[in-house]
Formats: sequence, structure tokens, C-alpha cells
Amino acid sequence: MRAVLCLMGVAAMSAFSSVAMADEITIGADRDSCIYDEFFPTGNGSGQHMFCGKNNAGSQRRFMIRFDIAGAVPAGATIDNVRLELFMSRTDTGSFVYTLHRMTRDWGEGASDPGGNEGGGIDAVKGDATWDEAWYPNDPWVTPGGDFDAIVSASQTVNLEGPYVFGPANGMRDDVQAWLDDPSMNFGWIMVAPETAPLIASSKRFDSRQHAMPDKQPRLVISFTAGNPADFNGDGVVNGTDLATLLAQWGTNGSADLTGDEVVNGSDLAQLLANWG
Ligand SMILES: [Ca+2]
Ligand SMILES: [Ca+2]
Ligand SMILES: [Ca+2]
Repeated sequence: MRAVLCLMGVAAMSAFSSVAMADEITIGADRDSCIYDEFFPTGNGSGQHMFCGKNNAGSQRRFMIRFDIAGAVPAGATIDNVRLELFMSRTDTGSFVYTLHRMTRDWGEGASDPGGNEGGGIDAVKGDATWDEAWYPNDPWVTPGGDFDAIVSASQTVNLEGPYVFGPANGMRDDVQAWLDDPSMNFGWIMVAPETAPLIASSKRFDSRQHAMPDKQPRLVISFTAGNPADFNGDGVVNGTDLATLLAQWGTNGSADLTGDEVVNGSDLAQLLANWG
């Protein structure tokens, strides 16, 4: 069902008109990794689960998650709101407020895949994120536990097993807008649990993008208003820069094909001129 909704969203996106158009799409994560504060480099890039919080031994877990925004939302769109849907599948701890923060540097998702409940992770492999390294084995974080903005993008109280939604929240919306406008800065979010009471366990298990059941995998629901399709560079105005893009693609099946007939020609030029300004 989710896949169908997603496809419908893509179909709607491709049916560009000359007026601004609100739309909603649902996408899966393209990367997620759990990091474990253990004595040995420990990873979980490709397991079915991710943990967040302190375990009974006082050892911290966090997880990062990233979505390819620019691959799903057209350039120049305005993000209206965003929500992150997660499934929390195992807990023996109480109610805690979990917070989502924007990552400030890139990180890896390696092939490490722990067995069992995955609570202890497994020896890190090349390309994993770990507590100390963004990319194991030799690309450390500035701050162990991940480099992220202290500002909370969204928060949610998490207690018993079940689905949880983070957002809509202005912080998440602003993050996603920034990632659409500059995809090179899209490093996703990190989930953090309360860490001020070291003797109180707060760890809970969430399902990852590698979970066998699609309806347990993380997904991001994005509501946006598409910009003008003739605004090729997404700067909010249709002008000579966009015209130059169209002319450079004249006669080809390029991205400036506004009419969808697989050739850039006079009909596309007419549509661009009709949207001038
Ligand atoms: Ca993963
Ligand atoms: Ca433009
Ligand atoms: Ca055309």
C-alpha cells in the first residue's frame, strides 16, 4: 500500500503544470546505522534493528537515518511539512522523550549485521559508523557519539512497543528544505535518548530499513509545493538562465523537455515563455 502511494506521488509529480501544486510523497531511508558506546569498535549497519538509549550496563546507543530528499522532491519546491514514521519493536524500559537532531557530517552504513536481538552490535567492518568513527576504521567524529546540531529538530515520547511518529515539526521541515536546496549537506538525523541519569536504562529497539517487513521500515512523509517546472535551476524565477538551459538542450531529450514528448523544441520554449518572470 505504501509503495502504491509512493508511486502515485511520483506520477503526480511528473504531471507538472504551470501552477504551483501541493503534493505528498512517502519515501524509505537510503541509509541507517546504529552506533554503540562499547570498548571495542562496534557496528550495526545492515541489521534489521537500531537502538537508542542507555542499556542496563549504562552503555549508550544512538542511530542515524538519512533520506534522499533531492532524489524524491523536485528542485525549487517548498517543503510544507514532514513527519518521520518509525516502528519501535522491543523495550523493557519506561517512557522517555527521544530527540532528533540534524547531523553535521557524513557517515557510513557498512555490512555489519549482528545476530539475535542485535542489542550488543557486532565487530565493526570497514565502512561502518561506530561510536568513535563516522567511517570505520580511520575517519573519526569530532565528538565521539556523532557530530550533530544540539538543536532539537523534533521530539517524541516513546514508551511501549508500536509505531511512533516524529513531527510534523518546524525543525524537521527546515532540515528537509535545506537538504533539498543543498543535497551536499544532507547527512540525515541522529536519534538521541536522555543521557543525564546514567543508572536508569532508557534503551529501546527500532526497526531499520533492512527490516524484512516493509511496514516496519522507517519512512518519511513529505508534503511540498512544487515550484515552476520551467524554473530549471530552482532559483524561484523563470529567466534568461533557464532559457539558456533550454536552448543548450535544443533537439535533445533533456531535462528541459517540459511537454513530455521527449524532445526539447518550440513547444517547450513556448511553455517557458508563458511562465516568464
Ligand atoms: Ca542500516
Ligand atoms: Ca530559474
Ligand atoms: Ca518537448
